[in-house]
Amino acid sequence: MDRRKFTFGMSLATMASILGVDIVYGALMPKGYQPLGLQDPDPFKLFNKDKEMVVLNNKPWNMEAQAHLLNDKITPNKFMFIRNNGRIPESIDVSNWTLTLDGESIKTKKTYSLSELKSKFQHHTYQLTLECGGNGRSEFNPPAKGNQWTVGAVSCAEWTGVRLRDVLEDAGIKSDAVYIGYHAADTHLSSDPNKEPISRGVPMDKALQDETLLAFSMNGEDIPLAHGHPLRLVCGGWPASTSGKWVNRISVRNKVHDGEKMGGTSYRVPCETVAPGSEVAESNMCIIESMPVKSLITYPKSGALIKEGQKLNINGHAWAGELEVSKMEYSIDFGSTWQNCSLEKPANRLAWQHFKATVSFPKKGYYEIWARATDSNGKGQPMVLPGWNPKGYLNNACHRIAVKIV
Ligand SMILES: Nc1nc2c(c(=O)[nH]1)N[C@H]1C(S)=C(S)[C@@H](COP(=O)(O)O)O[C@H]1N2
Ligand SMILES: [Mo]
Repeated sequence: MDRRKFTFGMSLATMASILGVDIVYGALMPKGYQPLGLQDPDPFKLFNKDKEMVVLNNKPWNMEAQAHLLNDKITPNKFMFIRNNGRIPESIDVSNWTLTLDGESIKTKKTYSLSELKSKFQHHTYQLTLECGGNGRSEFNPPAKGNQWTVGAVSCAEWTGVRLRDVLEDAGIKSDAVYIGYHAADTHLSSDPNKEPISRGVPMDKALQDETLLAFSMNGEDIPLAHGHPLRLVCGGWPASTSGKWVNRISVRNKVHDGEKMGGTSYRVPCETVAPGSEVAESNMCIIESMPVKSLITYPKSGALIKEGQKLNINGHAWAGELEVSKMEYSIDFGSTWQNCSLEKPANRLAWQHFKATVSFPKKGYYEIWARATDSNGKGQPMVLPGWNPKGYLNNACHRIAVKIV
């Protein structure tokens, strides 16, 4: 028999807790047998992902892209990273899906069906950059716990939905509103129904932006299950953890939302730079808001071989949270000199921007191409790792690829 079908030492209770329900005839199950429900399905097939995507964790599912997979201007599902904090909802009844608006600062608590949301409010479509706050975490030293993202926890898809603002205004917001927080249908890994895997939010001014959507489609189709079907909050340019998937409730708060993963070291960094490895008091930790300027060379793939005398066309994307990218440069001499890339305007605010350049190399040999974006406030990407923080967030060091001229 296939050895993978057996688990040793896992108690019935543990298996039941992972499954989220009792194993009714558990006492009759052969010893050491692993129930089919606990065997991992092929994640690439399950989520329609490309085979070159990299699985970082299976409980919960976390998967990232590699730089060269992100070459499309609009990220297709097959190359979109997955970041889950809990278990993906198993049964979604679209026809009975509702969104409730509540909280201290909502005038009237209100529940909308999904079809009501779609028919009552105007639809808007934006390309929105979503980057996990922990993208680049794998580089930090001392290392930070959590998914060891390299560069691939970023996407820019085209999201269609209604404006959160329109829905909030329909229900009515009190003048003391400070923050919104989302609640969603995914379940905690412990199966404790009273625990939420994540419940984050944004201040009112972000919640009320034109581009902040309650989205029901991605790239012109229903949102894929792993990315929040049937309804997702999308807050482009902010840590993607603020973009709640499978959202069924939005609370309008009269204080900073205090949901799961809003406090402690979660999605917060020291307000002032600290020495690597330092202990930081809670009161000195600040919530991450707009993401920093960053870029990615998506063509060619690192390790490319180029024939001597040939010019190389490179391209990629650059983004800067709430800001625009105003300059994009590359270097082939380890940052001694920089050349300009041509840089497109974003399709809309909060969409990543595409760059390209034609690179010539003086002779045969090994080179690295480094890329550096600068935002509209004049802030550029660092060459080396930026400020250490306990959870390894906000690594926006410049991306580099290796090429050989042969
Ligand atoms: N309900 C819910 N929303 C969620 C999460 C989650 O675990 N549950 N993860 C968040 C985090 S940390 C990130 S980075 C993004 C990832 O979005 P994606 O999986 O669609 O790429 O979703 C955010 N929204
Ligand atoms: Mo994230």
